[in-house]
Amino acid sequence: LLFFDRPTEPCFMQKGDDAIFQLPDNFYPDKYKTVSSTLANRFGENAQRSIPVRNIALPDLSLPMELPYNDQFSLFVPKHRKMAGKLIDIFMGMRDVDDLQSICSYCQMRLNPYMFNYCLSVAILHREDTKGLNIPTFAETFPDKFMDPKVFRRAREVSTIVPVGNRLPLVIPQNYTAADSDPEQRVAYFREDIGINLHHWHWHLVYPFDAADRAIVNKDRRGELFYYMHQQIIARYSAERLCNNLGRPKRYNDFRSPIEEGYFPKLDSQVASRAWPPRFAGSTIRDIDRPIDQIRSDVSQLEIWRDRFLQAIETMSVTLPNGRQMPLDEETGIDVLGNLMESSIISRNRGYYGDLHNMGHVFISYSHDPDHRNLEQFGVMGDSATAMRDPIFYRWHAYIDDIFQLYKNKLPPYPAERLDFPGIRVSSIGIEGSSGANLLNTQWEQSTVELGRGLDFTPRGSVLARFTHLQHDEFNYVIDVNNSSGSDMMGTVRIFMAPILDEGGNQLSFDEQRRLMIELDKFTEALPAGTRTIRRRSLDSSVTIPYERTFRNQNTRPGDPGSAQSAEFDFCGCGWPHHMLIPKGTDRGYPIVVFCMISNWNEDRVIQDLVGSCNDAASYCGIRDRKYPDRRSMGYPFDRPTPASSITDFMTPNMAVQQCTIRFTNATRQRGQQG
Ligand code: CUO
Repeated sequence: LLFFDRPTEPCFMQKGDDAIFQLPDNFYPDKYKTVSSTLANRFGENAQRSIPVRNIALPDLSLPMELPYNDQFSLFVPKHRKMAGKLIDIFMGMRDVDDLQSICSYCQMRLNPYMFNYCLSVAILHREDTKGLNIPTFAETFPDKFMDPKVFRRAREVSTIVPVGNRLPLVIPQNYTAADSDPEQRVAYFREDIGINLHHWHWHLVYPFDAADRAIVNKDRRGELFYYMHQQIIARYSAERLCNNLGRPKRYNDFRSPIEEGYFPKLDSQVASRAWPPRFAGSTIRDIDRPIDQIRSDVSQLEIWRDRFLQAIETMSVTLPNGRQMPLDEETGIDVLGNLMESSIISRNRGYYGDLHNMGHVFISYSHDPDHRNLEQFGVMGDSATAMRDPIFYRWHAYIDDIFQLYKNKLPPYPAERLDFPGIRVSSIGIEGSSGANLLNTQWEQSTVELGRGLDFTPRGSVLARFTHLQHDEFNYVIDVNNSSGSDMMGTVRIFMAPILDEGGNQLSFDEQRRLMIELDKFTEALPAGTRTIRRRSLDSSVTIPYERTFRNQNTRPGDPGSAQSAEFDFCGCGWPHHMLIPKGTDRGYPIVVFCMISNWNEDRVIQDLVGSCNDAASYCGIRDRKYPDRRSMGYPFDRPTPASSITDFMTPNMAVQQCTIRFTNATRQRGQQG
C-alpha cells in the first residue's frame, strides 16, 4: 500500500509515515547509480521501518515500458489497454506478496505512475493474498485529476512553511471552469463532483476491459451492468439538468457535425507537467492518425460499427466470428450487447462489432489534435477519472443508451403477472423528511480531502483541501404494506424517483418518465401476514456508499466499512456518492414522483453467501466475487416499453407512488452539521 503514497517519488525515499524500501543495488535506476550508495542512508534516517526487497529475476517489462513515464494513460486507448493488460498479468503472476513487492519497487521508479497505480489496484483487488487491503482513495494519490491545480501551489507553500498541526484547510473554489453565462455551468457541480468522478473511476477499475486472466473481466452480467450503470448516470444527470432549467442531454449521434459544447478542464497533470487540453465549442471529431499511440482510425469506422449494432438489434441476433448468428434473447441479450458495445475482451465478436463506445471516447478526446501535430495528449474524455467533467460525456452516453433502448424496445412489455405480487398490496409510500412529509431538502456542504499523499517532493504531513458539494438532509421512506396471502412472505422493495415535468413545464409522457427513473434503493424485507409499516433510512441506500468511503479521510471512524481497520476493501470504493443521492431541486421546490414496488423475493433472489463481501452499493456496482444480487433485469420494472399511458395506468397493487418536492436552499454548511 505504501506504493500508493507520493506516486512519483522513488520508493527508496520515505513512503507512508515511516517506511523505506531497502533495494538491491541493481534495482536503482541508472540516473541514480552514481549516488545510489548514499541514498539508503540519506532517506533511511527518519524511517522506523526498513522493508527489505527481494532480488527477484525480473520479468519482461518491455511492453509496459513503452509508455513514457510522464505521459497520460488511458484505458480507452487500445495500446495502453494492452500495456496495462500485460502489467496486470505480471502483478497477478507473482508467487507471493514479497515477490509482488519486489516487482513493484522496480516498476514504481520506471513505469508510468498512472498505469502503475491502475494495474497495481486491479492486481490487489483480484489477488487472493491481497484481497483484504484497503487502497487509499484515488483522489488522494492523484488529486490533480480532481481539482483546480491552483491548490497545489498553495499546498506546497503550506507544507514547506507551516508546521503540521497549524495548517488550515485550503479552500477550492466552486465553479472555476466556466463563467455563469455558460448555461452548461449550472450543472458543473454535478459534472465536476469529486465523488461522482471517483465512482466512475472505481467502476471501471472493478470492471476492467482487458487482462489475460479472463476471470478478471468476465464478471456476472458485466455487460448489462455497463448498460445499466451508465443509463442511470444519464437519468440522474437529466433530472439534474431539468432542476436547472436545462433540457435533457442531446444525444451525440451525428459524428460529422460539430460538438456545440466546449470544455476547458483547468486541470494540470502533475505527472505529465502539462495542462489537460481543452475542446473548443464547435469542434468536430476527425480521422485519427497518431502513430505514437498506435491509433489510426477513421470516423467512418465508428459509423460502420454503429450500423452493425443497429443491424444486430433489427434482426435480434449477432454475427459470431464463425459467421453464425446468435439470437439476442430476452434474458441475456442486453448483457451480450453491453459486452459488444463497451467493448472488452469478452465481446462475442470484437472483429466485427469493434470498439464503438471506447473509440467514441478516443475520437472525442483527440478532436483537438487528431494527427498529433501539436504533440498534445488526449482530453478529459480519454480518462475514466475525468470523463464525467465534460458535457459531451453525457451526450455520448445518451447516444450509447439510445442504442440499448432500441433493443429494449424490441422486448414485449411486462404482462401484469410479471409485475404483480399476489396477496401483497403497497398502500402508500411517503418521505419522512427533516422538515415535513414528502419534502426533501438540499443545500451545499463543505468537506475536506487529504492532499498530503499526492504532493510529491514536498515535506511530509497532512494538507487538507476544502471543497463544496451538494448535500441533502437524510430522510426515511415510510411504506405501508398489507399481506393478505395468509402466510409470511419475503419481498424485494424497489424505490425509484423521476421528474414529472419536461423542460417546457409540460407533463412528461410515461414512456419518457420511465426512462428518467432514478434508482434510490433496493432491499429485501420480511412481509409477515397482516399489515406493516416499513421504515427505511436514506443512508442505507443500495445505490450509494457513505461519504467516508468515497473519501476515506480522517473523518473515517474505526470499524466503518471503509476504514483501514476493516477487512473490506477497494471494491467498496465503488458506489454512487451518498451526497449525490438526490437531485438538487429548486429553491421554489421541484416536483418529483417517488415510486415503490415490492416484488416477490422468491422470483428475484440469487442464492449466495454474502458474508464479508462488499455489498452495500450493489445496485450500480454488483458485489465482489458474487453474482448480481437480483435475478430481474437491471432497471426492472422500468427497463421495458409499456403500453401504459401514465404511471397510475402502469401500476399493479404491489406498487405505490407519491408526489414529493425537492427544495434547495442556497446555503453552505460544514460537514457534520445536519440541516
Ligand atoms: Cu464509463 Cu464511457 O464508460 O465512460
